[in-house]
Amino acid sequence: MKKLVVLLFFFLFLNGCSTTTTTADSETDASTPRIVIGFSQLGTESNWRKQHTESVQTELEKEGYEVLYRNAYLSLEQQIQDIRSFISYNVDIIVLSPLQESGWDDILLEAQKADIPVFVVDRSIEVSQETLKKSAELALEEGAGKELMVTHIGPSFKAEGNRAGLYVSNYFRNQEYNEIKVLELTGNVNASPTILRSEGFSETIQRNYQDNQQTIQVVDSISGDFIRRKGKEAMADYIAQKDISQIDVLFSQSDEMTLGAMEALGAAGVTPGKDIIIVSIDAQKNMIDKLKAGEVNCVVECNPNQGIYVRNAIKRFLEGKTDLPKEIYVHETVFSDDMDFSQIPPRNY
Ligand code: GZL
Repeated sequence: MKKLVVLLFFFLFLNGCSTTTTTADSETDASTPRIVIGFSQLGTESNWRKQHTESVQTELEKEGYEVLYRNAYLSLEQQIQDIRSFISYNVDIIVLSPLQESGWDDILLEAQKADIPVFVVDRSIEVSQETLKKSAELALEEGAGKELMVTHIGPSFKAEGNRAGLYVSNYFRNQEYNEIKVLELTGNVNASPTILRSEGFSETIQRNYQDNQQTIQVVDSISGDFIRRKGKEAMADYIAQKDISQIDVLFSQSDEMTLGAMEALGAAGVTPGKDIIIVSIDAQKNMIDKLKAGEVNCVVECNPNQGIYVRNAIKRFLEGKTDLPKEIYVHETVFSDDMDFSQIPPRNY
């Protein structure tokens, strides 16, 4: 009996000292150092954003990577500082979810000089021609990386705007009207979803003509910075200054801003979805519930579940695959008041 107890103790002791980290999908041991990924997120401004963070972190950790997460709380300066800390920590890879399009030239050159690959997710970035030239020269230097960024993984914001414009065009197609007036509620300036959703929406509604006159027009644009409180404030200010009864459609670039605007509309006695047609982008659960309740008319999906795409791209990159495209689009769709709501997948955000 005594021998059995000693053996059992010996087994438990060995097992307790195991150095392998077994995850759902992969196994590493002490001899292979774990890949460390610095994940710079722009904020936590919406349920959409929180799901985006959750999706990226969970999928990377499932692959056995160590994820260092930093939240910049909607500050560009903080986000650049976070990335600089990843560089000084000498992480293996940087995943950047950028607040805005511009301002990344210097920090991306620093990452390339340190030979740390950068994967841009969700919103996209723009750099100058001069920076691209510097990057090409840097690529020839010993010890530097080959490029500013490996790829961009995210939604097609322009297609989201197209889908919103198509809903509005179809909604009024069989109705007698002279002009349909649209109020646009936009996200923060200099952000690719703001710019491209507007472009896509305008591109589609411009196809509506009667007697050579464009019949659906964006007559005013207000900004809510993708934040509920600011969406409410912007709509309340608009109602105080202009005649909201002249507006036929609210095109809002994110559900959080839509929810805020709807509060202001309700306070002004305007019935959302009836007195004013509402089109919103994201497809958070709280907005799908409004669609089902008839309070909004169309919800364009913006997919926050980008983690699996990021995981696969990084895995392929680390395996030495050189065929990664420069743009990887995530799958998205659109939900509207004329569809069978039972077909809407459960929302995990
Ligand atoms: C779009 C994303 C936007 C969402 C908002 O991919 O960047 O930012 O539409 C979020 O919910 O604030």
